[in-house]
Amino acid sequence: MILQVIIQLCFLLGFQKNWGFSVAEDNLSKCFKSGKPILEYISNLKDEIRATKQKRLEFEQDNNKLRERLLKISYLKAQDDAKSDQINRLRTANEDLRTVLWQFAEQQNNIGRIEGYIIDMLNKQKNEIEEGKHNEAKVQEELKKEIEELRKGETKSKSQTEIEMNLKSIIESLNRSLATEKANRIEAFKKLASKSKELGNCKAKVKNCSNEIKELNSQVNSYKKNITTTRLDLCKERIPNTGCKGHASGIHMIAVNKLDPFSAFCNGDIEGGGWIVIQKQFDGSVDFNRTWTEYRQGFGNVGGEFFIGLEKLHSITNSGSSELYMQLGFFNGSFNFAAYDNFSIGSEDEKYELKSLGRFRGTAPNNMNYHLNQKFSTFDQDNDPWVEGNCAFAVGGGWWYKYCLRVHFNGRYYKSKVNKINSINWGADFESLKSAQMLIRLK
Ligand SMILES: [Ca+2]
Repeated sequence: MILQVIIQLCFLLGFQKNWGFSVAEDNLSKCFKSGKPILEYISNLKDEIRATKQKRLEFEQDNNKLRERLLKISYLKAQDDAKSDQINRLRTANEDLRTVLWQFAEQQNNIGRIEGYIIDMLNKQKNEIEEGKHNEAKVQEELKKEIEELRKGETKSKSQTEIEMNLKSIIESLNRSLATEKANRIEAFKKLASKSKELGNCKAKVKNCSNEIKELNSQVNSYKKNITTTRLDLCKERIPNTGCKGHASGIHMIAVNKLDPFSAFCNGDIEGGGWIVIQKQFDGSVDFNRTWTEYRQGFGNVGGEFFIGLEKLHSITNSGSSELYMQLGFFNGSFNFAAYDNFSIGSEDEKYELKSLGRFRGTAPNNMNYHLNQKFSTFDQDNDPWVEGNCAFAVGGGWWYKYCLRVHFNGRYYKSKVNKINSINWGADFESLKSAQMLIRLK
């Protein structure tokens, strides 16, 4: 192959030199001569390549051997790991075995102790049995002795008969005592039954007595009522139906219209007297924030602070024409008044409406007129026109509230001057009054 390449090269060189296809023999000889070192070089190169190939082959063989060794080492290592793992497992198993052996030894120890205990117990029982046998023998011995003695005693049957006779006599005596006791008890029981009957009779009598007493009490109450009525009738006859007319200032028994005579505070000093005081506040001793029922019945003390009661007020003002006098006492010691000549209050069905005031006169402004035609309200009964609320609940104290007030004689008593809507006031800046009283006079 290489030789062919050289020949071709020589032909090419000859062609180039002569510009034709004919090649001279000397030129070819020269060409071979000059190509000889190249051929040698190439031959050497070829040898080297062969040697290199051989080396490469050897290297690959070595490499394969090394790989095999590596595989072997890996296999050995894996085997080694497996063995190591097995050793560990064996160690653990060994530990477990030790624990089991230790527990076994412990149990063996316990068993030994239990065995010892059982042996002790057995020995004890054995001793007890032996002792029992000994005792049994002793008892048997004693029994034998007793039997012998009994046998001997049979000869003493005579004295035994005597004893039996005595016992029989005692039993007979006891039976007799028992019979006597029984008879006594029967007698006592009969007496008890008789007493029980007597007791029953007594109870019935007591019951009758109790009923009689009840009846008598009822009669007494009836008499009392009659006496009270009679006294009231007598009072009515004696007390003129003219209220406080002719009375000096103070508490008096008065009669008005069809009302039973009652104790009232009369005022004989203001404008010729004859006034019945229907409301009074001057020291704060009585709470005026009361229920509807209390305002209906009246509350407080006639001699001190009080409200006469709406029911009575309705009856009085409906008996005929009445004047109203409202007195305002200020903290500076001065007084004002507001008077109306035709004061009347409606019935409870009408919620004690302020039905009439009449003509006004006075030193105070005509503020009471604001409350005309308003129903009475208390914190537990809202009769005011304020839709959203209850003035009596908001302010305190019963009154003929509207939206809510320009006069409030049933307000809270303050011991010094304040400007509060819940005070006793006559509207203007809600200045609290030192005293307030309402009086009525029959015309
Ligand atoms: Ca209301």
